[in-house]
Amino acid sequence: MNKYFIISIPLLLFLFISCSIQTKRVELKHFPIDDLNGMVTQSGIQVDKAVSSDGKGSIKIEAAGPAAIPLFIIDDVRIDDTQLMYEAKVKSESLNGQAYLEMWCVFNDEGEYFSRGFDSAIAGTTGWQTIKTVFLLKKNEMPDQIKLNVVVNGVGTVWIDDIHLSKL
Ligand SMILES: [Ca+2]
Repeated sequence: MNKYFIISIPLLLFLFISCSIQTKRVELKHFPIDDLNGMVTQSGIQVDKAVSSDGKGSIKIEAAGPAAIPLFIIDDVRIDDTQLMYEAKVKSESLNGQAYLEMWCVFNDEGEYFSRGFDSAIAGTTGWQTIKTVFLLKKNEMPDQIKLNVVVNGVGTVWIDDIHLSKL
């Protein structure tokens, strides 16, 4: 009886902490990217139904040089005092350079600010990976628009799929 009790307390504590961490993150937007619907950029990129992380298609970018590709503009998320996390699945082939996510927060009165996910950039030839970038919003810093881009800073092929915007 006592032994059972001693084992179960740390287990319960662990479960409690795990649940707290999971429930803290709230999904704001999910873009499955199975076609070009709703995407800002409609040319120079193509749907690839054969290569995707979710089995339903992705976007293929064949970059001939450095380019920032606007993917989505969000204007119905009004939020402050949090961390915004922009995540995507990406894969590259013969990428001579780097690809990473870029998120702009637009404040109508004060201008635009970006966050770039250099620490999870991909290069060369890779399988599917999750990359991300985080933007810290202080209290009363409420963006009017959030722009989600992918930057290909080089030459090569990049696929992008399954985009999530969450608050932490
Ligand atoms: Ca997809």
